[in-house]
This record gives sequence, structure tokens and C-alpha cells, in this order.
Amino acid sequence: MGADGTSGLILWTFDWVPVGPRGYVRDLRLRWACEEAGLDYQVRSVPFQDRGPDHFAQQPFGQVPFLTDGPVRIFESGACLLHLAEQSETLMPQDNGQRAETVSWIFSALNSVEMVSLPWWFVGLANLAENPLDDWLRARLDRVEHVLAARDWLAAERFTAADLIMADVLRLPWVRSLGDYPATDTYVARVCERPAFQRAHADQIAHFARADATPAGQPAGKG
Ligand SMILES: N[C@@H](CCC(=O)N[C@@H](CS)C(=O)NCC(=O)O)C(=O)O
Repeated sequence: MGADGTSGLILWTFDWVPVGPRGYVRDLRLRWACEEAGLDYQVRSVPFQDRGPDHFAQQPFGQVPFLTDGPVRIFESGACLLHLAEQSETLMPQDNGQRAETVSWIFSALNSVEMVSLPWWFVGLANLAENPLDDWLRARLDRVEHVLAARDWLAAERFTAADLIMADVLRLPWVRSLGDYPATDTYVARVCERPAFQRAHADQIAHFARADATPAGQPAGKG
């Protein structure tokens, strides 16, 4: 049974977020994976505004996403993605070599690219004359560009969960604003054209839009 006594695969996200992050909240990674894998899933919400003990019990930082899958509870979008990928040859190749390649790129998206792009963005909010993390991010993007100039997919010569997560990290418009990255741009466009991404994206937008009309979307100061 899941956290609320329900069995089956449940993706947990916020009940509401401001307009800015809509389409980018990380539950999208899991929605997208489920759509690619053809897995049955439900989406449930925890309050954005008042994060209670039940939420912290599932996600120690009070963040989203997390998932419940019968008795299994997982947090961190990367860990959740791996859990889902294990259930789908589309996402995770069975061949040992291709699997290792896929897992490596999943971690590199999170731990080498997003690990730099996110602090770079936060530092950028300070509007300094020059972002001291520019060179760090540029070095990562240059290497990704080098790889993608020579191949269409990161692993296994086809779409895998590695492309899902790398494209999700790179699709944020500001991440690629540091230079010209034509192969990366083409790659992100190719991956995000996938119908599974389009469905996941539309569903997330609709989820938060619905909440605008409910108490979760009403309190003053939100938006
Ligand atoms: N490393 C975490 C990051 C989760 C994260 O930053 N989630 C955002 C939504 S995309 C969130 O919950 N933000 C609210 C907060 O940090 O308080 C993961 O990949 O799951």
C-alpha cells in the first residue's frame, strides 16, 4: 500500500506552484518516464504552502517529487527515475554494457550538469556584473556539446532514461544561454518532441492550472 493506503504507482507533487516553475517541476520527469514506459500511475498532491510531517516523512527536505509504488517509497527524482526505468526496456536497456552507459549518463545529468547549472542560476539571480560560475557551467556544456555533436543519443544508440533526464536538465531556456550549442539545441528539441514528454508537460500544466481555482491556489501572495 502507498502512503495514503492506496496501492499502485503514485507520483507525488505539490498541489499548486506559482506560474514560473510550471512545466519544470520535477514530477514531470516521473510523469514522462511513466508515459514512455506505458506504466499505469496516479498523481497525488501534497500542500505547497504548509508542508506537514507526512510530507517530510516521505521527502526529508519537504520537496517533490517522491513516489510510492505499493510498499516501496522513494524520493529524489533520480532515484524515482531509476525505479521506473527498471520496469521498462524503453527506458533502461537490459544489456549490461548499455545499462551501465545509461546509468552513468543519468548520474552525469544530475551530478555533473544540474549540479553546476542550478547554482549558476541561483548566483545569476544576484545580477552580478559577471557570474563567477560561468566558466564552470561553460566547461560542462562544452563537453556535452562535444558528445552530442557525434551522436543522437547518450547511451545504447537509442532513447533511454539518460536522454530523458539530460534533456530535462538542459531544456531550461537559461541553461544554454552561455554560448552556441547547436548539437545540444537539436538534441533537446528532438527529445522534447516525443509524445510522452508532450503529454507529461501538458498534464503538469493542467494539474497546477486546476489548482488555481481551488483553495490551494487562492491565498494572497501566491502567483
Ligand atoms: N534533488 C531533488 C530536488 C527536488 C526539488 O528541488 N524539487 C523542487 C520542485 S522541482 C521543490 O520541491 N522545491 C521546493 C523546495 O525546495 O522547497 C530531486 O531531484 O528530487
